[in-house]
Amino acid sequence: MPGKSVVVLSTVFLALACVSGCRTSEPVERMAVAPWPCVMEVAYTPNAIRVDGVMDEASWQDAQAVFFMDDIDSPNRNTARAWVLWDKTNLYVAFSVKDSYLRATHTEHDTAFPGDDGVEILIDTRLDRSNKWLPDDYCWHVNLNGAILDDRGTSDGKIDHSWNGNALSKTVIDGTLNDDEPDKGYVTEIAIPWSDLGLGEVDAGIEIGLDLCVNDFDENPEIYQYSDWCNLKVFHQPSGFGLARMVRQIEIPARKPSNERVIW
Ligand SMILES: [Ca+2]
Ligand SMILES: [Ca+2]
Ligand SMILES: [Ca+2]
Ligand SMILES: [Ca+2]
Repeated sequence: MPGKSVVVLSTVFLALACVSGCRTSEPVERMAVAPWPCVMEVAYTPNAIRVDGVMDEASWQDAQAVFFMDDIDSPNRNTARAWVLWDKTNLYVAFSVKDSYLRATHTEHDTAFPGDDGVEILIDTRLDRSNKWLPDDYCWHVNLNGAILDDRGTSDGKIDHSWNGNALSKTVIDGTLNDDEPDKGYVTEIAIPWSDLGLGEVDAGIEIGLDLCVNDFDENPEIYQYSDWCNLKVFHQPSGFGLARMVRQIEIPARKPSNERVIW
């Protein structure tokens, strides 16, 4: 753990870096020639999403769904669907996860989540697709208790958990935590303010790097199962992220989420 003075200096540096703009064009290590592993169009929502873990807002019907699952054999395989929307204030993300054993014990902000079920969102704001975790790169873990572990990259490629954003989240579970009763899964809604990402006015056409992930632990909290949209081995790696493009209306047919709390 860094000393207190180091943390303060780091915070000041990161704040200045953000004020100076996170989408500047200085050269960085990038893999621009690599094909995109996955691409998403993010539909605009004219009405703000209520972050309550219930996907009953009409706008979710217009969002493009993505699907992924872990590579563990049944019956303990988690499967997940995720959707993303945007407005002028927030990027909204929803996950619906099938999980037969729900586990979460941490409740405090910025506590590590070993052993906890939950979702993870990673954003490469400047879309530089670096191999390092840089100051324009952000991550949010959200566990089933609603606790958030957020971080930002540093100029030397480290993960800085001392960075704190203003994301809101709510998870509704279908089951019971930390016991042997069989469970069905959970729905999580998250709102990430654009201001957390150092972006000013956001409009259609903005593109970001994105990965959407599920962290899963079942009966044995020592066994970490994970899956993500872009199929990465290491999540904090913008070079492997997908492309998310903000649009007014998606041009490909959306796979409609239902209005049920848990859709699986
Ligand atoms: Ca909602
Ligand atoms: Ca980046
Ligand atoms: Ca933090
Ligand atoms: Ca689980």
